[in-house]
Amino acid sequence: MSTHPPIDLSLYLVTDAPERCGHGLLETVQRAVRGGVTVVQYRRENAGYAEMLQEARPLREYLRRAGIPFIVNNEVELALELQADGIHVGQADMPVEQVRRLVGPGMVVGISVSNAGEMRAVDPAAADYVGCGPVFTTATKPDAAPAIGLEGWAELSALCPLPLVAIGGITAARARAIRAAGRCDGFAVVSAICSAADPAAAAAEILSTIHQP
Ligand code: TZP
Repeated sequence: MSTHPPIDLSLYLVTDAPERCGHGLLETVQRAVRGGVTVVQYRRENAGYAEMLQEARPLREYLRRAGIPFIVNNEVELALELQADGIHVGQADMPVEQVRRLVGPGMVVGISVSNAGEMRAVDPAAADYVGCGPVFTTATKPDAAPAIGLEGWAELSALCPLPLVAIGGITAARARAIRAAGRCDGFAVVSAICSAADPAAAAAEILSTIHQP
């Protein structure tokens, strides 16, 4: 468990590759923040360290000024160099216990889960939150596990010992359905915000769903 102040996971933007961000990476993030995202994860595949550093540093600087927590996907060294608020790892990445030892108590650590066995194995002493999915089929992560659907969400959310974020094919309408199916502390979104013509409006629409009673 981290000593970092709790992060508001309500609307969790996960960045897509720059070429899939209609307004470019930094501007897409800035627009999304204006629309109300509460936390941003830099996620990048198929790029070297220097390229990631060059892309992520301006995001980190902007998000620090904006007061929005900045999380790095998978790259512990990058997270440390940029003094990120958090690091997120998948099941095939470095084990969370090892990540925790490397980053220390000050960084939030998130773990991805896509089935009941993985959820039962979550160690609340090492991780701070769980990202669970894909809830719906997604084109953004071609190697993602099969979608768990709303029934899967009901089952897995009941097993989760930590704050819980839904990921995979999230839209405003689906966010409402997930919340109706089980416990959910936030929604992690890639394409519905990054590919939107108006990322601020897309973020605000999902957020309004979340805040509906
Ligand atoms: N992990 C599980 S699904 C996913 C990740 C990173 C991608 C979700 O992207 P989208 O575009 O919001 O469906």
